[in-house]
Amino acid sequence: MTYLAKPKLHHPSLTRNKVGYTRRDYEGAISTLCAGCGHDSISASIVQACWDLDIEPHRVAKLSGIGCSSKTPDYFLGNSHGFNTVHGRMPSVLTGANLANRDLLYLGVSGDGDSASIGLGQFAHAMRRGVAMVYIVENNGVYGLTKGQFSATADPGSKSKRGVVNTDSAIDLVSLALQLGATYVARGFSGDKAQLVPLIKGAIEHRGAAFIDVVSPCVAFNNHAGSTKSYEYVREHNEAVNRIDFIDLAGEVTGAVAPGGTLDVPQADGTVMRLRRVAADHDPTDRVGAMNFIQQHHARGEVVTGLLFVDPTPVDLHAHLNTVDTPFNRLGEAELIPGAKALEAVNRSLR
Ligand SMILES: Cc1ncc(C[n+]2csc(CCOP(=O)(O)OP(=O)(O)O)c2C)c(N)n1
Ligand code: SF4
Ligand SMILES: [Mg+2]
Repeated sequence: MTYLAKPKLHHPSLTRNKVGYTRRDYEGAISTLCAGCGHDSISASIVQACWDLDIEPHRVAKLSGIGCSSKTPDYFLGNSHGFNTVHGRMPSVLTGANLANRDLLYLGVSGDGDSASIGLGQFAHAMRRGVAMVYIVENNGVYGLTKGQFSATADPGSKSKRGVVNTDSAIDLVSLALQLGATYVARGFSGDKAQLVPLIKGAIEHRGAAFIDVVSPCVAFNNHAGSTKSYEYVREHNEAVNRIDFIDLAGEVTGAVAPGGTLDVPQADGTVMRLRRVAADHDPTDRVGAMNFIQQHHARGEVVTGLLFVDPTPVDLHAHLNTVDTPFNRLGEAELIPGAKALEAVNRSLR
């Protein structure tokens, strides 16, 4: 992997957040992606979200697969834990890591090829198990790293750079995530950081399976007329359903959609995520309604963005499995080998 380190010297007067870090402390190596690639804007949005939320970098584990998108964890959170898996295998490695140590914040970064083609099964099972994580797909409709073949998220009728028309149906990862039980489902656009940063912050604060599909144009292979993943197409067809604000309102939360069109969702740090509705006919707490809404707008060629669904009281894999609160990697010999008497008691209870 190409690796260009950034200079270590910081300007002494850079602003620090509540845990004492500058924004630079959340950056990584210098990006080697093409100039203008949407993925770089997503990296910058992740940096911004983590800095704003005062997250200590060593509390984050970032995992990815293979692709230009999966290279990006090298370009942010340089002081966090990292794992580059085999192509399409990030979700199972993340699931295992999460089971071993529930105290870290898990950030899975993937591509549409990595998650919707070779890794589709892995994606599906991580969603249905409710693995607590932020799962971001940097979706450009092509395999950028291997020179622009259509991926499984390419819309039928969209044209490749050489003029070939895609005839296969598209996999919409947002609709899949909703159907599979993800408890925070959003779509963003790399060209709209004002929308994307709060979506990432909401996902980080969420205590369940959070999925964000970010349309992220590939300027080298899929940014031409005829593509539905180009900057121009998404700007023209973007239908934002809501806007997120974070406010310090602990105690006043309702977790319900108010008549005025806002939804307040309490966050782990005591703040409140306030959703301002833009589309009156979209209720972000109605899973089936969100699925219908997305399909109806997709049929009209629109790209629906924003927080599409949120369950304000999510249940994650650890709760499903009734695991102990202590991370497995911190359990000692006494807990792991409780002895013959304890084994006999378990056996008796199963007879
Ligand atoms: C097992 C395996 N099969 C195929 C490849 C070749 N390959 C590398 S990246 C990639 C697709 C990447 O596409 P995507 O996840 O959309 O990332 P992008 O580059 O578009 O960001 C493929 C097919 C591989 N590395 N490993
Ligand atoms: S090939 Fe496409 S996805 Fe890869 S870095 Fe270049 S613009 Fe980005
Ligand atoms: Mg891709």
